[in-house]
Amino acid sequence: PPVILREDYRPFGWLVPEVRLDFDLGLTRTRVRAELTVQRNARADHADTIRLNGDGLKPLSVTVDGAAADWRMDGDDLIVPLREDAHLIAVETEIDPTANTQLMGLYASGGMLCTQCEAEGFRRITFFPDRPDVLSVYTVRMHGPKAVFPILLCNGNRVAEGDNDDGTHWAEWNDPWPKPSYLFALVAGDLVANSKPFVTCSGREVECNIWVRKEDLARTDHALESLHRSMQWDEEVFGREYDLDLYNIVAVSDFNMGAMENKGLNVFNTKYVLADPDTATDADFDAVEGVIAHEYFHNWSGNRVTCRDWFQLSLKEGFTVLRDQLFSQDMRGEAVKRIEDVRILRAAQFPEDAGPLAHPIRPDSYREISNFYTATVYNKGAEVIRMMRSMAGVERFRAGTDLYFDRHDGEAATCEDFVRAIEDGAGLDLAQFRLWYSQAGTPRVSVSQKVEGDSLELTLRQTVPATPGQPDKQPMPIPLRVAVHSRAAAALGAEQLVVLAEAERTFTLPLSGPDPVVSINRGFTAPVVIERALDREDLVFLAAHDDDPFARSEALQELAVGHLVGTASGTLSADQQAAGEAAIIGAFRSSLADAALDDAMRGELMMLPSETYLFEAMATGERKADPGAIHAAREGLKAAIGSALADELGALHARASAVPLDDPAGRGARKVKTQALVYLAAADPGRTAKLAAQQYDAADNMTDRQGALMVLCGLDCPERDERLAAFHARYKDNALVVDKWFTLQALSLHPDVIAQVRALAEHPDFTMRNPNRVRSLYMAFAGNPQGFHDASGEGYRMIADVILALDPINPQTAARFVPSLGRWRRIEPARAALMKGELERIMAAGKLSRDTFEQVSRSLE
Ligand code: DPP
Ligand code: ZN
Repeated sequence: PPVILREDYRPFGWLVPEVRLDFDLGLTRTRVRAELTVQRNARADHADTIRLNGDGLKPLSVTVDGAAADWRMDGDDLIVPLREDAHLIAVETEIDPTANTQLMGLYASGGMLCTQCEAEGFRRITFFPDRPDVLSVYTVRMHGPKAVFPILLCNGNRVAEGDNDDGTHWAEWNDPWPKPSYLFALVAGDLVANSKPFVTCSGREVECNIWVRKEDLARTDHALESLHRSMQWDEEVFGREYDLDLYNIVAVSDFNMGAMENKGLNVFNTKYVLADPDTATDADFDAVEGVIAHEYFHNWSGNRVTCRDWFQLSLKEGFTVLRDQLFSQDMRGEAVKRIEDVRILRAAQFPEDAGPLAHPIRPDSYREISNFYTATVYNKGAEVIRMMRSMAGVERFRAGTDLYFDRHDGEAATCEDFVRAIEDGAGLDLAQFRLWYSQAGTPRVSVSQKVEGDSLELTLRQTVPATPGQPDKQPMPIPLRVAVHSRAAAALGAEQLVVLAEAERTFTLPLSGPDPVVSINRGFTAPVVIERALDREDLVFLAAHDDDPFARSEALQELAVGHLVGTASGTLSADQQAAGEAAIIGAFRSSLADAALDDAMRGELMMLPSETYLFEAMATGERKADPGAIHAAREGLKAAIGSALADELGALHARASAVPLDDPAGRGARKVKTQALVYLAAADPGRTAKLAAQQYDAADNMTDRQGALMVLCGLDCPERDERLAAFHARYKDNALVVDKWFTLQALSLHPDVIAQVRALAEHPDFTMRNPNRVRSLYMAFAGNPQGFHDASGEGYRMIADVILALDPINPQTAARFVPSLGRWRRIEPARAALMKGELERIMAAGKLSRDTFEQVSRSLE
């Protein structure tokens, strides 16, 4: 498959101001007639043909201005000669939605029809210039059997509808806003809606609907409320008002991604719509709210201003992730949300940026764009824009985004356009900052300090590691919020923002007393790794006393990372080992006892760094990560905490168990309740199995039930099998909860997890045809370090088998499993050889999709 380069971008030769689509809908046979009004693009080179992209389509008829055209095929694309400056092209195609297992284009899901067009799915529906810089006004007519498809939905507004005598009906929709083809959507099926109007800041009433199958209707209130909150927040915080009279969200159970922001007709994975306390955890509620907000915010950052080409994906995704993060911070508290977001960045993006698939947030090349919907483009993209916001301040940043929306409304823009608008609107010089868009790799900042009179000289040095195709890097501006505290005086210094723009620079900061302790990258202002060797006592001090809650949790993480990596690599003496453990236990004891903390924050402080993050920390220089040693060290520390603090954790569990479900403190209580079980289980499995079973039996909500079952799944005890069976029996008709049942077992700490996952693959509820189900078992397993990295290589083989089996069915989802194997270079040699061997086996199988081929070949380069 060819490599597509960013520098090769050329404007398309033709404009397509209007599109008319006519669908004759059927589950196994849908006829599509497309009429495109095309005009020569004065800004592009003259062309005497038009290339209409297709993917697996055959043209049934092609006419130009009503006459049969002299068309030809070039691969999958349709080439039509055009002589004049304006024409009307009409093309007919026929597709089989039921045979569409890739879930791109028009497909059948549970008896309904729906679409997914981003990035290049529209070309599987009809021939079209399927690129985001071709913007058209769409008018769509749908026709089909009313009994099968009582509800017919499309983008924009319904302008007409009617019934025919033969049991069919039709509807016509018009979307007044010009849009690229990737934002097209159509839904036809037997659906019901939860509806509630929203009145915008200018007083317009918007009809908001959450469409689901009848049996799911009772679990849609949270989604609808989240939509209203998002609409309100975007008016208040970014000055963005919704621009149609209708906002439809449809939930479908077969979906490759989380959700899709199609104009006026979002299509969602059911996972991010349905929620009630009996079936969804507190974290699920948060995810629904976050994804509803994300897709809603795309209406401006993505739809009104779209992307010129797919290299600019972070223009809409990075910015929209930042917007949804800020929204969730406002809804649920800044510190906890920030800690969660940083944890995700470190667990998913840092490893990506350090591996063979590393790419800048604005990539330079791709073979298959689906492979670039990554943590780098999304989450690091959000961090990069967050840095601009930190440097500008909230108000000036808002002036920059206002200018951006104003300047580029109705256009297909670039990342460069965004940066320039922030520069002009916020009054920042971002010349050097643009490197964040072009350089991959997580910068490392090393810190050293020296007292000079009554100030502190803080010397910061940055290096940006080499990444594939980018051997040499330049220093980038790194904004860091810092404060200099004094341990001896128990005094907290004032915070300030410093920007490290050079390879090395010394900053002079005021002291707040003797024995200074630097609190740095507070709030995680920059997505970098801080390298420093801070005394254990200093970290304990920061963990207990820093006034930035994020910095408190960071200090604890730093303490744990140093101890665990030291333990795993065998570099600690017995004394250091014991002292490190004691310090961590002491810090845990303080956070358990600290009455000023709320449980939501306490729950964060009780989380140890993830094993994937520890791999990254261990794999520095020549040293490789040893998954077995990391796992043993981390489990050992959990057991030590659990036994040293057994009384405190037991008391915490009892206190939290007394808080009722809808108490405002209930969420935090549920979080620490299960955390307490996690540590107690590591120390005393027998007793904890009983406590977890009690929590399970007493639970009146999914958070407690799932938490208890998660702990039980890791234990070898009769309570485990009984509660797993009860859980399945209770929820066997609820696909999203059955997904949880698979995930809990695939993620478990049980020593037989590999055999258990093999057995689950044979369970009657398992299928390779549903992405949620595949992910619930195998993505969870690939994220279970103990099972996946089993020294036998069985885990690697299982994931490679999944990739091979899934690739012909759903290449986009299959390719998502490759990165876990692709990390072999940072793993110790014996496992690395096994991982690489599996990648080679996949490569040798031949006939791979473009998606999987690209990921596997890059992972082996
Ligand atoms: N654009 C979708 C989202 O991130 C994914 N295709 O919202
Ligand atoms: Zn998005």
